[in-house]
Order: sequence, then C-alpha cells, then structure tokens
Amino acid sequence: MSVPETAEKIKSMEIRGAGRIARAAAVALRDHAIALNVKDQPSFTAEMERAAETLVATRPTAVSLPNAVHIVMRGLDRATDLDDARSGLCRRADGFIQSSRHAVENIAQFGARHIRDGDTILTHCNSEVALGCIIEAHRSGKEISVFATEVRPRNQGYITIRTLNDAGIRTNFIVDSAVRSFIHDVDLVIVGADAVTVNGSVVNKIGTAQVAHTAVEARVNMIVAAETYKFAPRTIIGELIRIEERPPEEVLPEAIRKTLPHVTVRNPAFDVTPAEYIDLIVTEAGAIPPQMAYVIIREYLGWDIGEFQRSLELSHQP
Ligand code: RUB
Repeated sequence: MSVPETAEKIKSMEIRGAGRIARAAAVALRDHAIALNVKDQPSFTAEMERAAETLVATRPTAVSLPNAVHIVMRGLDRATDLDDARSGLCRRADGFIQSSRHAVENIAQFGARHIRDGDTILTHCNSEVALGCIIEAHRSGKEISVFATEVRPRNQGYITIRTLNDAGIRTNFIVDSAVRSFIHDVDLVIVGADAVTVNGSVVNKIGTAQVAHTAVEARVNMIVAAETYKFAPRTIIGELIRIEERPPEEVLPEAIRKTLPHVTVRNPAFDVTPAEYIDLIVTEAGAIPPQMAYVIIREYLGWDIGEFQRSLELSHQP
C-alpha cells in the first residue's frame, strides 16, 4: 500500500489501534523505500522524510506512530550511498514489524499471568495487546468472563466482542455508562494505551479515565498492556501528548446539529488516566509500576536526553 493510501486509512480509522498504526506506517515506509526511483542518496533521504512527515501527521495521539517512524528512519543514519540507505531503512522497518509482533505475543503471556482462574475482566475499547492477555488466559485453561464496553462514538467494542466471541470467551456487552453498575462483578480491568508519559500517566480511548476512577473507588485493580514503543520520549522535555479531537459528525449527525444552534459537540478521542489509578503496566520488557516509565523511555527507545539537549541548544542559538 502506498504512503498516501496508508495515511488516508489511518486518518479514517480503517487502520486503527496504536500498535496496528505503527506497523502499518513501518510497512508503508519500507514499501516506499523499495519503490522510490531517485538517482542519489540526498533525494532518497528527502523523499523518505516527506513520507515520514505525511504518516506522522495522520493521528496526533498514538505515540507508537512517531516512535515507529523514528526507529525506521534511523536506518538512514550511517548510510554511505543510495543502496546502503535503502537497505538500511528496509532492515529497520522489518526489524520493527517483527519486534512489534513479538512484543504483542510476550505481553499476552505476561499479562495472562495476572488473570486468575474464575476472574471477570473488564476491558474498554479494542486493544490487541489487552485482548491478547485475556485470550491467552482463556487458552491456558482459566475459566474467565469479560465485560466489554460499547465505546461511543466509533463502537470499537463491536470489534472486541467479535474477537472474544470467536475465541469462545463468555462476554457481557455493556454501554459505556454502565461500568459503575457492574464494577463490583469485575475482578480486574485491562486496557491498552496510545501513549504512556514519563510520569506514568496513560493516554487511551476516551472513557478509560472514567473506568479507572470507578475501578479505584471499587478497589478493583487496573492493568495497562502497552508495548515499549507506546512510551512517549518527548514528555521527558515537557512536551504534552496532544489529544485528538475528531469531527462532530461522529457524535451527532449534521441534520440534528443544524437544528441546535446553541449546541457544540465536543469529541475528544482519548483521555488521560493518572499513574496513581494504575497498578501495573505490562510491557514486553516485563511488568512495571507506572512510576518506572522513565526507565523504559531511556533503556528501550534509543532516545537519550543528550539528543533533546542538542536540539534544544541549537534552537536557543541566535
Ligand atoms: C484505540 C485505543 C486502543 C489503543 C491500544 O483507539 O484507544 O486502546 O490504541 O490499542 P482508536 P492496541 O480506535 O481511536 O485507534 O493495543 O491495539 O495498540
């Protein structure tokens, strides 16, 4: 698939979920690199940078996207000629795609260990890693059941219940506002993440923070399943995660809105759950308390504070 096609599918949410978005971007960059017909290395680098920017601009919240693009583009770093640049980039892209798949598998194994025989789990939105943990627990013979939310306005819950049903897992489907009514039937909440900040806050589908607050009040543990490339390096230097606000049509059709001139629809796609509401973040590097997010950013993402300091110093020069 071409870069513009991939970008369009990410924007329209045909490709969605932070992990899938990251892998789709890596595939698009690799295919673009293979197909690019340019005569020298500088033109190749310039074209690849343009493609990278197009992909990163599609959705602002899922940090997995710029992280994946950064990892892949580092394939250009030490290239000496055009062939070297092309093969370096493809190697990094294939490496990322493969390690992302391994990460999802490992998190499923680690996360499943936190689910006990007889547990009822609540999940919100549609996260392949969160579902991976639940399905692995079921596969290993634990008798479990699930509460899955609807996830207004885009109804990602429909995808979740289809996956759980296909896996043969007993599932209750509830509207988002019913979480408080059922929380005492729940033993554990498991969700995914679009971003984890340096202070351990988790950015995920709108409503996650409400679910977390309800879980804390009911003394129900909450686990976040997140690959290390969902941790946000730039939060080290104070950058905030941008919360995507999507079009009002997703919430209320234009025909109705036209009759309500004093009403404005707000449609943030994500919210922020504070670290203190989260018991554990399960990554492929192991389970960590959210307060250890900085270690993941430093040890696993290949960004170091020196890189930021250099760019900040440069931008301070007159
Ligand atoms: C998806 C969402 C998911 C995370 C993690 O939002 O919030 O919980 O992206 O998903 P959207 P995964 O549907 O708006 O993309 O674990 O699959 O990466």
